[in-house]
Amino acid sequence: MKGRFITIEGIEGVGKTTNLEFIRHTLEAAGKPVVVTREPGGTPLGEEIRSLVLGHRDDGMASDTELLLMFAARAEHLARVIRPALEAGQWVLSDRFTDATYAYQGGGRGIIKGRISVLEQWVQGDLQPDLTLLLDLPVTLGLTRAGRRSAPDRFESEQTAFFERVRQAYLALAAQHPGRYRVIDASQPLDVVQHTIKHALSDFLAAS
Ligand code: Z5A
Repeated sequence: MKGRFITIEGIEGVGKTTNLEFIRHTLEAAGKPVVVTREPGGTPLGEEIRSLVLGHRDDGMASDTELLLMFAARAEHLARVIRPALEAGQWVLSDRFTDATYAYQGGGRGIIKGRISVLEQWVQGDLQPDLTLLLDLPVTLGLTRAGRRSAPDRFESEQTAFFERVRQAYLALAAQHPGRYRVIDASQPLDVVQHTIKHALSDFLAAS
């Protein structure tokens, strides 16, 4: 594949959405054609699945159902957006990908890693992001920032302990994949965060 695949990850309220346009702009300024997308979602069917998994339900949702829906949306995303774009030489920038499944369904819900990795192999084979930017901050700060916005969805309604497990799962993934991950201290003021992101992107661009 000729393009590059960059993902941005982190718990609730770390600033992924805020920084996506900055990352796009930085890559485009370096002459790279960028496709910005997100998970769950990124395709018409994927966005319908997103509504299903984020929406509140009186009858709840089994953890395995949630896991399978994430991978169903991802299969569609890979087939219709990610793989075609990479094959066309574009740079794909995704707001979340499979690391979010390890963090939320694995760390948060407690699904064992082996069950997730079976689905990962099935749906994406050997395809992995080339670079993952993990925006990291204390859970209480993330929840405070996120709390300034609209009504919480099904995930945003979880307790602090859930997000603490998610954060620790992300940090464990970063330690496990040091070549692919860059951990950014997202508790800093936005200009400092963006300076750090720009530095990480410069290194990546120089090596690409
Ligand atoms: N999910 C899953 O469980 N399994 C999976 O496999 C996948 C996803 C793919 C939807 O994700 C949910 O799906 C997600 C996990 C689950 N649920 N949660 N939680 P999402 O990415 O769409 O939703 P989100 O995590 O809630 O992201 P968000 O709402 O887009 O938040 P954010 O992008 O990280 O934050 P933000 O909106 O850019 O910033 C929050 C506020 O902080 C905002 O007012 C900013 O102006 C402010 N901000 C940002 N940066 C700063 C700095 N540096 N200083 C001060 N203030 C700042």
